[in-house]
Order: sequence, then structure tokens, then C-alpha cells
Amino acid sequence: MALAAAAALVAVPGPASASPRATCAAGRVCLYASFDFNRGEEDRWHDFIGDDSDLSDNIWLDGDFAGTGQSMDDEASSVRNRAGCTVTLWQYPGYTGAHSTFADGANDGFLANNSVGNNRASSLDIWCA
Ligand SMILES: [Ca+2]
Ligand SMILES: [Ca+2]
Ligand SMILES: [Ca+2]
Repeated sequence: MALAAAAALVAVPGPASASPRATCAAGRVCLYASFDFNRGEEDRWHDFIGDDSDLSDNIWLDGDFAGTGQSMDDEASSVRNRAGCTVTLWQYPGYTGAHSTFADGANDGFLANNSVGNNRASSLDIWCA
């Protein structure tokens, strides 16, 4: 667990200049803790370059790319997909339960009206490979 969390932190690169809520880098899927990509809210976000079967060992980053200590499990409220392929968010760990699929380039600022729902996503499947 500790090793996985550390690796996730190290894997997040990039300049701390641009606001994460405004952009999601090419090749990545970005999750946000509040609706509308955290607009008007505290910036809690995280990006992914591959599958993650359990979000309970991932923590939200703040606007300065620093860890917040807050678990991402059952907390995602919006998503941007820049992975270059389709992405599915799942209700439970291990890619099970209710799920919603997002095409490459998708921006969904309101997960409450998707099957996966608001504050329910627990795993993430990127279909590139
Ligand atoms: Ca994880
Ligand atoms: Ca939606
Ligand atoms: Ca869940």
C-alpha cells in the first residue's frame, strides 16, 4: 500500500503553473472530487495513465500537485478523458458494479446522472492496451 501510494505520487509530473481543473494532459484521465472539474471548489484532482483496480489507495492532489491525504475512493464527481482511448469508471474495486464509459476527449462535469454515479467510483479501466 505504502509503496503503491508513493509510486502514484512520483508518477505525477508536470509544472505546477497551470490549474489542473482547466486542463488534463494528453494521454491521461483526470478525476475531480467536485462537480464541474472543481470549479468554485477546493481543487482536488488526480490523473491516471493506466488502469487502477482500487482507488482506496490513491489520494487526491491539490492545485499545487501535492497530496491532500484524502482517499479518492467513492469521491469522484467529474472526469476528463484525454487517454487517447475509451475509459470506464466502475462502482466497485476490481472493475465490477455499475459503470460508465467515456470516449476519448470526453468532459463530464456531473457524474450524478451517469450509471457509475456521484461519489461512487472505486476503479478505473483504460482500454488502450
Ligand atoms: Ca489504486
Ligand atoms: Ca454526466
Ligand atoms: Ca465505490
